[in-house]
Amino acid sequence: MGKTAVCPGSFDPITYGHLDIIERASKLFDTVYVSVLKNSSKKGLFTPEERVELIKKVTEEFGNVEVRDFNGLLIEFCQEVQADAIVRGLRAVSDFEYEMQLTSMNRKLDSNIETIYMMTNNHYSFISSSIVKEVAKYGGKIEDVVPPLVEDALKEKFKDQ
Ligand code: COD
Repeated sequence: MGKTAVCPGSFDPITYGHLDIIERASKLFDTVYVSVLKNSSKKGLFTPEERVELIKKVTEEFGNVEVRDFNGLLIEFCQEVQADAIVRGLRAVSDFEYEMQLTSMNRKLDSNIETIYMMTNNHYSFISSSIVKEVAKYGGKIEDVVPPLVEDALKEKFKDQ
């Protein structure tokens, strides 16, 4: 049977940093599910449906990526799609503490699912959705950090501000 990975996140919105991790995972696994989940410590700009639509369009070319939004625990989603692994990206040392907690808790909830970390691509190491939203809000240039479709969606969100 083919191997399945889940790339979980809030993706509010998807950036080239996320996309790089998803593309690399799509080369290693037969099927990759991008799972749009709730991170309760983050306030959303895009609705889950809007995030899914954007991700679907920018991952279409990879051919083996499915996009879902899920209201619940990451581990429940992984069980539902019978995932072999969770794939996460690592940027800086500051990501480590949270990732350690996430992985340890998920392992406690289900010890069969492995979490794999991919080091960020140097070009994208500084990108986060929050920074992108902040720059877009004040009309800054974001074309190097998000796909054109996402750039348009961000401009639309902030056009009245
Ligand atoms: N370079 C490389 N990787 C990147 C970059 C970049 N520039 N930017 C983001 N990434 C990676 C992140 O490291 C992460 O792996 C992924 O892309 C998604 O990032 P975000 O910021 O969109 O997603 P998070 O960190 O907010 O996701 C957290 C979850 C939503 C996965 C988490 O809150 C969760 O699992 N929620 C569901 C409820 C649950 O199960 N909670 C208990 C967990 S123990």
